[in-house]
Amino acid sequence: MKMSGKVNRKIKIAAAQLGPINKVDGRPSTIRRLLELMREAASSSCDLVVFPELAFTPFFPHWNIEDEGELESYFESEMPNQNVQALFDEARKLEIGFSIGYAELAIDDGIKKYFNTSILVDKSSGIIGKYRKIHLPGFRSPQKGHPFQNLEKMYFEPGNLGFGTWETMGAKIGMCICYDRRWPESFRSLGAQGADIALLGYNTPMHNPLFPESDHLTCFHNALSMQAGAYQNGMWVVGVAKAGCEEGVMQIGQSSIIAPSGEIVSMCTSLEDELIYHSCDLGLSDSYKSKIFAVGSDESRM
Ligand code: CDV
Repeated sequence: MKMSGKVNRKIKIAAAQLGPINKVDGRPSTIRRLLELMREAASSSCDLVVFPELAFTPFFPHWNIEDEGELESYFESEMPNQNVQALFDEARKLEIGFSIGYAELAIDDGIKKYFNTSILVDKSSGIIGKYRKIHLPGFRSPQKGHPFQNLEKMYFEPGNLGFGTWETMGAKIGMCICYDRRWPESFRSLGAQGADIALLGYNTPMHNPLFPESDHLTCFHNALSMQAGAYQNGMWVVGVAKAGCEEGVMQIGQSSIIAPSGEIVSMCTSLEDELIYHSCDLGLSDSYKSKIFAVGSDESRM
């Protein structure tokens, strides 16, 4: 459809928030939950459904895991693999794209490498994009006296793929993961490539053992960083939480779809599995880029 000489570009995106995944749950029950959310998104005619960071397992960096076999049980050494194949099969059948975060075990020149990864999958279930988390929060060793750990720096290495964008479903889409959203260069790297949409999953505890004086601002800082990223780059941002009390760690929800204006157009209201969606008008993104920010132009448009 043409409007004012411009093609009307829209993509309907769902944010599939997950409630807690506990240790005993196992992948089969988690996959069933992901499938249910994916089916709900497809029945609402969504083009794309976005799942959180480390969506197949509990957020294991909250624990000090000493046994290598146990630690590797949280990683995927292939994607897809037989444990998660059902998600790819269903997506192909429903003709819906998806993005999901997982712990990736890669073999590089015979050496094992561990990444916190997210992928972008098109409507025919092909993996067209991969991002490996660059900003890793937390510590390289367990912290005494903390009620829970964040050992991402111990378990993962920083991503080595940069911030990429991929054209699919009529949009230019990029990804970042959780802590990345607090750093302006994450969104900026995508914005500078002309991204229409940034997808990101997060696992954000209510309580920060290192910085407890900011606990009352946890949800504010989540929204602030995503809304600023959206507005300052004229793009849609879809932020998706793993929420609720997971193995004793309370995590925020508030998964949100944010317009290029910086306005939150839809937000989850629970700390459980919950789907929200919005028909994202990419013309709005074009408008912010060409009128206010004029990315790539020398001229000020104000
Ligand atoms: N998974 C994360 O990256 N979590 C961080 C916490 C540890 C501050 C976050 O930015 O939400």
